[in-house]
Amino acid sequence: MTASHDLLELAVDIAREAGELAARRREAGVSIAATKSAIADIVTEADREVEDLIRRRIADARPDDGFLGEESGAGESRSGITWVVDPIDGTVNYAYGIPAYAVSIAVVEGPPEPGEWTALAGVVFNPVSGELFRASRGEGAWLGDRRLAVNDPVSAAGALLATGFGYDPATHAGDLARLAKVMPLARDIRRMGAASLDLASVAAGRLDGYFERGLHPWDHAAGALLVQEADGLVGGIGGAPVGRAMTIAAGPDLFARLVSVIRE
Ligand code: LIP
Repeated sequence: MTASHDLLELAVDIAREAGELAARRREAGVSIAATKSAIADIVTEADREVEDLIRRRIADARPDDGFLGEESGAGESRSGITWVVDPIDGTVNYAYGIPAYAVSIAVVEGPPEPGEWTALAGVVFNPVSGELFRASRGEGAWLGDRRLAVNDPVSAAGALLATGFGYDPATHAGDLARLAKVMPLARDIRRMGAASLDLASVAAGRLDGYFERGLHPWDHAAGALLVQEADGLVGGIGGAPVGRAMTIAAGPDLFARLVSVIRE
C-alpha cells in the first residue's frame, strides 16, 4: 500500500466524522458566528467546530504534519506534509439549508502553496447525499467503486459549465463580463455554490468544465486532485497554476478552449 493511499484512508475517516458532525449541527439549527471579508462571507459556529475536530484528529494521528485551514489558519509542517482543509465548503448553502456543501480535505507534500505543492490525497464529502469523492496520487479518482473520468471531448451541443462569484460586490462586474465571454462555449451554466463539489462534478463527468476567480487553497486543493486523477486538467490563466486569480478545470480539449477565452 502506498503512502498516498494510507494518507487517503485517514483523510476519508476524518472527512466522514467531520461531515456527520456538520450535518448534525445543520439539523439542530445554524448560527452565524461572524462575517469575514465581506458581509456575505459568513462563518458559522459549525465551520469552526468542524475544523477543530479535523485539526485534532490530524494532530493525534500525525503530529508532525502541517495544517492550512479556512477558519483556524496555518500550522507549520515538520514532516513536509500539510493538510489543506475547508471544513464546510459551501457555507452559504449550509446556512440556508441547501443540500450542497462538503468537507474538503487534501494532503499535500512540499510548500503549502498551490502550484508548488504535490497533492498526494484528496477527499470531498457531501454528508447530505452521502457521496464521498476520493483520490490518491497515481491511483485514480473514485466515487464508491466507480472510477471517475472527465468528459473529453465535450458534446457538440456545447459544454455544461459551472462557475461562482466572489463575496465582494466589487468583483461581480468582472465575473459577469467573464461569464459573457465564456457563454459561446456553453450549452448552459450551473452555479452550485461549493467549489469542491463543482470540481468533484467535473471529475465525475457531471459537469464538462468549471471556472472561478477568487478561490482559496482550501476551496480547490482536494477537488483539483480529483480532476487530475480523472484525466482532467486544472490550472489558471495562461498556463499559470491554479490560484486566487483563476481556477479552470475540464478535460484537455475544453480546458484549452476555456484558457484561450479566459484571459484576465
Ligand atoms: C465558497 C466556494 C464557492 C464560491 C464562494 C465561496 P466557502 O467557499 O466554495 O465556489 O463561489 O464564493 O468561496 O466560503 O463556502 O468555503
